[in-house]
Amino acid sequence: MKIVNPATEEVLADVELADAAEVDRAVERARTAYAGWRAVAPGDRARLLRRFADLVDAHGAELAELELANAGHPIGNARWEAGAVRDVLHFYAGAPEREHGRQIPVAGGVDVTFHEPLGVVGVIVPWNFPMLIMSWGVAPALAAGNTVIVKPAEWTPLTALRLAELALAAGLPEGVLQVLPGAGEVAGARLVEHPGVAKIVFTGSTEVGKEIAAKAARQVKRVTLELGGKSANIVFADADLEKAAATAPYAVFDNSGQDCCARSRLLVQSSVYDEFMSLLAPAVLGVKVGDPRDDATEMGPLISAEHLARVASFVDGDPYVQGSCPEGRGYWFPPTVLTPEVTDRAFTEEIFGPVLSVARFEDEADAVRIANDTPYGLSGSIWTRDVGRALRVARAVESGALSVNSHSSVRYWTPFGGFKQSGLGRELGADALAAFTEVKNVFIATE
Ligand code: TXE
Repeated sequence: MKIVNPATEEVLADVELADAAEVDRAVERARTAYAGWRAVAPGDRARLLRRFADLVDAHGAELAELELANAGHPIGNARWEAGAVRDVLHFYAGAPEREHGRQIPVAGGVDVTFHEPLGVVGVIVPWNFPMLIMSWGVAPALAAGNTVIVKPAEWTPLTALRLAELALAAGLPEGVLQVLPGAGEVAGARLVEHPGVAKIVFTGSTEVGKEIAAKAARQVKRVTLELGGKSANIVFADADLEKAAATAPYAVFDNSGQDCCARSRLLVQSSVYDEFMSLLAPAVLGVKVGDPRDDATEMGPLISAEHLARVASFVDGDPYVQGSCPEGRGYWFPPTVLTPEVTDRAFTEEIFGPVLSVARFEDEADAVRIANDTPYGLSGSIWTRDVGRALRVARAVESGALSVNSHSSVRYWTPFGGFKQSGLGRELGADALAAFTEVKNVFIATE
């Protein structure tokens, strides 16, 4: 398959896609490698993962360039992402030495628990943050003693393939981490169906996530799902309106809106609506859209022509405000703000592009009602100077990752995941390891 730079439409590589038989062979290799990898002493496994992290660090500039070319990420973002992959690997590298079981007092003997690895883990990755999301699954899975097969998204396999080379160079044994580019319905589906794969970590659309969960259920296969979102950015009248308006564009236009945490619904309290919108418009027009290689660029292209057409289908009529973007080659769409009815498709469906939908609310209860009126529940923001209100609303919004007076959602040391149809399970943070292990209880009679 031809891999294309979405900013220029230049062909970057021709990558072969794995068929089901190749997936089967990869699973065999991963199962063979598993026996050796789970037996590696914790300190040695930690050292290998640290070496992998160090190699990612040493090749950070190269990985950033590759992500820029393949996914269209602005260079500043891509550099940050390469650093974040390194940090995720370092964070979980310490885990093999901390994965302790417990000793539980019982009558007539000794009772201990072990945290056993699962076996072969399949990590199915989307195209929006190819190397970063791959690392969220790979690092804890490997640290816990599993072997891993990554299936990158069709459009964006390049950084994943490079990371697999770096893992080998770091000394991870053959078969411990494999990357298999392939079509979702072929290679991805085979990973899900293969009885030799113990767990699937999937990030992608809610539609495919439901299909994967249903297939996995037939084998009681473990799944972690990170799916779509339509998160709310709630601005109360007492907030620092200037700061909220200055940052709101980046909460949705970052990565061109191709972010499951995008705050794509902006809810503004009626009493300050006009004032807030007059601050928001210039902030939106100030977003720098253009060549991802330019250090000043804040927003790049969309991933593909198909995706561009889908995003454009949400914008008919005159937007409230719309920025500009390059013309000619590449899949460009300008930052756009709409003021639709809350029942309109632009307000209810995940667009996954640089389109922000704004609505007003009257009071706290109204804000919570609108925020929760969605099948999704991934992230969101609350802007207010009232601490009590911030906490009340944070507790009431049905969402997995909320921030107050901020738009940040993801830190590798805190848990991340969705309520409702935004997902199942949590990634990142210390607790994610539990999703890559089984607890085994052993009783030893002493009488
Ligand atoms: O996702 P898919 P797509 C949302 C976003 C976007 C929409 C469609 O709204 O516009 O989904 O994107 C693999 N069995 N998100 O079509 O198809 C596929 O090869 C196993 C949100 O790209 O879900 C790829 O590796 N695997 C999201 C991965 O699943 C299958 C990120 C995701 O692709 C498969 C991406 C199958 N039957 C899109 N079908 C987020 N949560 O951040 C596909 N795949």
